[in-house]
Amino acid sequence: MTSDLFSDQPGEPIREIITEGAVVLRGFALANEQALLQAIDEVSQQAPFRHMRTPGGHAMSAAMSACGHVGWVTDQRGYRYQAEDPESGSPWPAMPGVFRRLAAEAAEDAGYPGFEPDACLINRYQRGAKMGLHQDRDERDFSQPIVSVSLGLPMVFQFGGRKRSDRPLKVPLTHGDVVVWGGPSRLNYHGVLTLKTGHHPLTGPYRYNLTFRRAL
Ligand code: MD3
Ligand code: FE
Repeated sequence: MTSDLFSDQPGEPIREIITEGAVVLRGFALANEQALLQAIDEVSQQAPFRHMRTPGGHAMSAAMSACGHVGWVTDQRGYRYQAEDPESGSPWPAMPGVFRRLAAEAAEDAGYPGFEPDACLINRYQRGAKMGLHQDRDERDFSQPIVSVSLGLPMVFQFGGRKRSDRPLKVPLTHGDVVVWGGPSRLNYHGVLTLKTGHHPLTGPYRYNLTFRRAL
């Protein structure tokens, strides 16, 4: 990976460029870790974590919840964004303020001012959970970036190219790291390697990932 560190001023975030359009902001979410975890707790009380099924009928190994105007869902009928939680039939919980602000600040920092996400998918990984290489293309406007926040146990992110066959880079992500993906990297294949057993002081056996998107 081309690792461009330019934290030349004190208090500047450490940015690593993974590829054109994809920036890791190391530790960007640390200042808000407690508020973010508390908000995950509140959202998941209203929209409990569940293992959704792919259209092929396989249960996803990451448990998911969501908040915002729409949530990403998968079932026998396919992948889509919808306004109601299919488990309850109720609207998804509103996006907590700390989520919206963090996503907008990270996007701005990475060169995407004015990001207003309408969907936040919350993935919860436990030991053995992974996410195979895929593209995110259920959103309407690919000129909008995606912001991803990692909390809890560390994991290895796989970042591929525009074709599934492009050999992926491995990028370790730890608690508090935020990644912004946009522009030329928006449709790149990506995935998460199997989570190893561990214990994190704030999240116990879990890794959480918040994925902020402009879906509509
Ligand atoms: C790169 N989740 O939910 S987010 C997903 O860590 C998903 O839970 C992963 O991929 C996770 O769809 C990774 C990081 C991410 C999101 C979207 C991307 C990376 C991306 C879109 C294009 C390229
Ligand atoms: Fe994805």
